[in-house]
Amino acid sequence: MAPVAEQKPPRKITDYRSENRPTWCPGCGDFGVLSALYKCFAQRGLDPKEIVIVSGIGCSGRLPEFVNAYGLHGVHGRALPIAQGIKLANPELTVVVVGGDGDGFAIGGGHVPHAVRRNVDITYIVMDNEIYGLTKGQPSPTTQAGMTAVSKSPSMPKMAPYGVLETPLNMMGMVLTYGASFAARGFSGKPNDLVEIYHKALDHRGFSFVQALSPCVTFYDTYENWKSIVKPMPETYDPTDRAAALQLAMTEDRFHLGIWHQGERATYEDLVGGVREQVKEETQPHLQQLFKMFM
Ligand SMILES: Cc1ncc(C[n+]2csc(CCOP(=O)(O)OP(=O)(O)O)c2C)c(N)n1
Ligand code: SF4
Ligand SMILES: [Mg+2]
Repeated sequence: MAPVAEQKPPRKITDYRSENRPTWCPGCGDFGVLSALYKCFAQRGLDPKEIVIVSGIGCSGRLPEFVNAYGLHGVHGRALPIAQGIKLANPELTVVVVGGDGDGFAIGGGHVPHAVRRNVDITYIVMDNEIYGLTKGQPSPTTQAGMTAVSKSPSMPKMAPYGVLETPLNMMGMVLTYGASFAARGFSGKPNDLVEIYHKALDHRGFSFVQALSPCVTFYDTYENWKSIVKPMPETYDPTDRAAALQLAMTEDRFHLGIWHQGERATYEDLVGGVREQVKEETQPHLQQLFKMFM
C-alpha cells in the first residue's frame, strides 16, 4: 500500500471558513456535512491552497462558496469529470467533489460508473436528502416510493400529489457493483463520525465514495426518521469483502453507517504514469527530428 501523506500540524477550523456565510435553511443537514469537512481539513493541517472543492448545481452544490480553498461551482451533473481533470493535471492537490442525489444520480448519473472504474484519487461526497432541494422539492432518484413531497410552505403545491411511483435507486449497491475501491456512508446528524469517514476517504488512494445522509428540512424532512433508523455496521463486518458489502446493500432495512468497502486497486494516475513514460520514449526521437528541421 502506498504511504499515507505526511502528517502536518493541525490548523484552526476558521482557516477554512470563507467570508461567505452558508445560505442554507436553518437546520439543513448540509451544515453538518460542511462543518465535518472544516474539522477534517483542520485536523489534517491542509493548506487551503492545496484543496479544490468541485460541485455541480443544487443546495449542496453551494458548498464550495463556504470553504476557504479553491472551488469550482460547475454545471449540473458535471462535477465528476471536472474534478478528475483537475486531479490529473495536478496530482498534488486534494480534490473533493460535493453534490446532491439529483446532481450525482439523475443528470450526472452517467459519470458515476466511469469515475468509479477509472479510480482517480479524489473523494466524492454525495449529500443525499432524497429530494431536489434547490428547485423546491421535486422527487429525486433516491426519493422513497409513495412519498408525496409536501413542502412546509403553504404556497407550494405538492410536487408528487399521487405519490412517487418509481423504486428509488440504491446508490451504495450501484457503486459497489461498479467496483468502488472505497465506499462509505455517514449522516449529517453524526458529524464527528462523518469526520472520521472523511479522513479514511482522503487517506484512501483511489476514488472514494461517501454517501452523506443530509436531510432537507424544508421540502422532505427525514431528520427524525433517519435519526431513528441509522445504525453502525454489523459487528463482524469485514469491509474488504465486496460480496458481503453488496449483500448488505441489497438487504438492509436500516441505514448502516461507516466504511462499507475498502480495497486496493491501481489508481488511474498510477496507470497513466506508466503510459506517459512509454509515450515519451516512443515520441522523443521523432520530436527531436522535428525540432532539428526548424533549427
Ligand atoms: C441542465 C440543468 N437542468 C436542470 C436544472 C435545474 N436544477 C437545479 S438543481 C436541480 C436538482 C438539485 O437536486 P440535488 O442534486 O439533489 O441537490 P439538492 O438541492 O437537493 O442539494 C435541478 C433539477 C439545472 N440547473 N440545469
Ligand atoms: S431547501 Fe432543503 S436542501 Fe436546500 S437549503 Fe433548504 S433544507 Fe437544505
Ligand atoms: Mg438532493
